[in-house]
Amino acid sequence: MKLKSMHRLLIATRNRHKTGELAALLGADFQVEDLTAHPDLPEIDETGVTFLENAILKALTVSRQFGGDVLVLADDSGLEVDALGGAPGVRSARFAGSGARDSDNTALLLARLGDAPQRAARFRCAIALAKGGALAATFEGACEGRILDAPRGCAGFGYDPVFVPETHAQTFAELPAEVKNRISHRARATQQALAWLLQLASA
Ligand code: ITT
Repeated sequence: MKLKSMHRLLIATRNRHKTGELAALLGADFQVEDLTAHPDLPEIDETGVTFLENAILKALTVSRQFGGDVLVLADDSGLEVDALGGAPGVRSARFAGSGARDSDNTALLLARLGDAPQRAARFRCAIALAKGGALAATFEGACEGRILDAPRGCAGFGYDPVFVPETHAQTFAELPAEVKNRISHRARATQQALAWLLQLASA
């Protein structure tokens, strides 16, 4: 399987924050597009019980709709909180209900945690690559940290304002994007995907 000359990638997401981070992580050699340019495509029912299952489901579903020329990358990601038995997990985007805003999900998370002393948590990201309805490769990354008792910062998205990575004192929403993009779950999965893609391009 060869990459097209411009290293074009279709990101199987409607989450523009994800697309922005993935575009920055992949770098200028990749021209990325996401599903916001294809509003006619139906929503994908994320029925998997793991991030990897959902990433594969999204990559295969979208790649079947675009034919054999288009390389598709799907990211399924979320937050696992130990004191909540791993919730919100694969339900991270819809923790406070379908169509919930990031602020609703974060508020529910803080309410569920209350003043629990155990604040350990991690973000996880699974990436799947597919073409023409065939799975090409998968990659996973995680970032360990802890949950604060109130949001701090306004960068990023999702649960970033309440998550402090173990290597820093600031939340993902306080850290510059370059720092998040060096240490995040998405950065770790994407670095592996990038190495695979560049090897493919040079083969
Ligand atoms: P697509 O399925 O269209 O890609 P989505 O936002 O629904 O978009 P997911 O099902 O993978 O994507 O859910 C990811 C959720 O996990 C996201 O909405 C956030 O709530 C959370 N999340 C993932 N990565 C995050 C990050 O880097 N920072 C903060 N929250 C993140």
